Amino acid sequence: MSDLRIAVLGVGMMGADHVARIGSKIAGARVTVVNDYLTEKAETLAATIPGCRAIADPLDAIADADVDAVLLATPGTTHEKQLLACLEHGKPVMCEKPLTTDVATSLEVVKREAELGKRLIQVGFMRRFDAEYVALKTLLTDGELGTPLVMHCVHRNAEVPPNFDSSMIVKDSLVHEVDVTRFLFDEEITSIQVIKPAANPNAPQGLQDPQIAIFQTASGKHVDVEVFVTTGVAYEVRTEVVGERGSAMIGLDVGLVRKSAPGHWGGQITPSFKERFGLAYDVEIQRWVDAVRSGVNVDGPGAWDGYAAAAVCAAGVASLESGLPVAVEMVSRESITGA
Ligand code: ISE
Repeated sequence: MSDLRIAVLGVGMMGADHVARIGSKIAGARVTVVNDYLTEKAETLAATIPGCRAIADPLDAIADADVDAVLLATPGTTHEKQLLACLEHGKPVMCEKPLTTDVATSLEVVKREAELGKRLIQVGFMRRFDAEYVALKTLLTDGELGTPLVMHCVHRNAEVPPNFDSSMIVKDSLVHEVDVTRFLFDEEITSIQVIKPAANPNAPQGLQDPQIAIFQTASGKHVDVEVFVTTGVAYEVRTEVVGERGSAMIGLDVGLVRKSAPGHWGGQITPSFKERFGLAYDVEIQRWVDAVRSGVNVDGPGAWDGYAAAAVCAAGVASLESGLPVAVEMVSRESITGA
């Protein structure tokens, strides 16, 4: 079978990382087209990849005859148009989160895919492919903890880009715990409250950091999350599930533990999500490529999961403003897909 020819749209940090990954680690695929709003950046990158061209217009890149599938790493504001173009051309697409930037457009994308009668959209919630999350999911599925009741999460970044505002902590960072909750517990989140503790004096002026989020799920499970994105330390993501028969925790960064003079004991923490979830991204992209080549197109979270995350985050942003618990408003899945 010939290689899957991929167009990577958006070659900033995430997109460039995926281009390098496809070129060096992924079997059965190659990048044939790159695109970026910074045209020169795309051209410079294309020149380093055999058989690859830069195409200036993202919609032309999607439609190009040399492209079988699309990887979207463009800004979220452009996703709706680009996803609809992928659907129109029948091209499978791996879309980095968010699906789109608001609930109404995410729902529109879900509906348009459903109308096609086949799935084409996968959303890049990479934690579902991380070995530790997979082990935790297996433990839960096998019933080892009995009924899961409570989850405690920590999500810390050393720093965030200067344009990061308080609502982005919900939509860009907390969104991962939203997906993890839905993935591990297999149910929807029905309400969210975002509490604002005293802000980190080292955070940029006006940034509400840290934030504490509390989710309630459809069956009444409780999830709390500390999101703190300006710690100045490193990348820390921990998740503990407490069930009726014990608890389980992941993300302890227990790699190499070294003891050295004079009386030091310790190891290392990954500096950013690129290192912490590097292997998860490799698995995610390989499985997506395999799924597209086999005609299944999606092997992981899909458009519905992107829509559900958007709905929870919209309620989260409303709670960030009011400080009160906010109910998550979502249409039922059956009303769209009949599934
Ligand atoms: C970033 O976009 C990510 O997806 C990271 O996983 C998250 O930790 C970070 O806060 C986000 O900005």
